Amino acid sequence: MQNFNLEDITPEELFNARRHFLKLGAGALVSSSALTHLMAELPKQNALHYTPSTNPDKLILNTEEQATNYVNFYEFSTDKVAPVKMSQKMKTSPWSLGFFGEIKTEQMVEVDELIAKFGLEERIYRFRCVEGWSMVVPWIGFPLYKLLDYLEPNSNAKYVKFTTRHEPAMFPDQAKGIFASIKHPYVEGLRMDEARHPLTFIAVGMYGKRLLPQNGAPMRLVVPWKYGFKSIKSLDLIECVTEEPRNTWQDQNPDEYGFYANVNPEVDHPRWTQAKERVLGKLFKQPTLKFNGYEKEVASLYAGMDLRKYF
Ligand SMILES: Nc1nc2c(c(=O)[nH]1)N[C@H]1C(S)=C(S)[C@@H](COP(=O)(O)O)O[C@H]1N2
Ligand SMILES: [Mo]
Repeated sequence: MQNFNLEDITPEELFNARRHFLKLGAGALVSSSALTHLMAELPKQNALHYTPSTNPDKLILNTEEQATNYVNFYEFSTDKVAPVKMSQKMKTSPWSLGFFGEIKTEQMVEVDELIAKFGLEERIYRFRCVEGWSMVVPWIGFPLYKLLDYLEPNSNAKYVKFTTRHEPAMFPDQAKGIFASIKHPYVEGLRMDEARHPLTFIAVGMYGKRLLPQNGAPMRLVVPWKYGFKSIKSLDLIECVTEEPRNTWQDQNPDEYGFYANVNPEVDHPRWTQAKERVLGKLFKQPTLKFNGYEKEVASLYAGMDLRKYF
């Protein structure tokens, strides 16, 4: 028997593999339960079809190993490593998202249907956590404006509110009630012009494949010029709303975390400097860039705003 790497099998090959397995007959080396397992795994693990990034900023990528083994996912644990194992049984397909609020037609849509509607492209972005670590990740997904164009927000829609799925059977921290590490479900928000900015991205994959559970499968937000906590995972709801949503970390600690959370080396966190960051896998720190290196693209969104006040 040949050895398969599940991640390397395309849908066509799946068909061939299945035929091949069936021909082997009842006495085959592969048990039918293993085959069933293989078939069940394939749609999730398969390679995605997308337009590759040209890496215009010539960024040096972190390894997949680094980006998938050091995470923040409080629905599982406040630990950086524990969610990797804890999340592997997460059932991320089928999964539909709800679109509600000030839009033309409220609806639920399957993740795979969204992928088919909007197509996929790769974006290589810097990612900077408010805690002072950073990485460069090749995300796969589509810009949020494509989804918003489809949903047709009305003139009352001033903000977009995002909510993580609330399913305590899947997310152990959500099952802890008042003893949970944060208030669930996790909520984030963007001003409509931030949400419509061409850099604002909805990711369904990274490193050529579907997102692993620990990185927020099946679908998450990625806002590269903001601290990582804005990039909310495992989306359940996207709502167009009139009022500024109160995001989870602002709610947890309003003195330390705000709504805007733009990466800014000039505004320190009350308990540590934001001037430098440590890239995962590197020994020495490097300077943090204003708006995480996307100042040219996004600074105009905040013209005239005091970034110390709107932190
Ligand atoms: N639902 C949810 N989304 C979340 C978080 C979380 O705990 N729960 N952590 C945030 C933080 S603080 C960061 S830095 C990034 C981490 O993304 P990564 O684990 O894929 O690197 O996810 C953000 N999105
Ligand atoms: Mo973070």
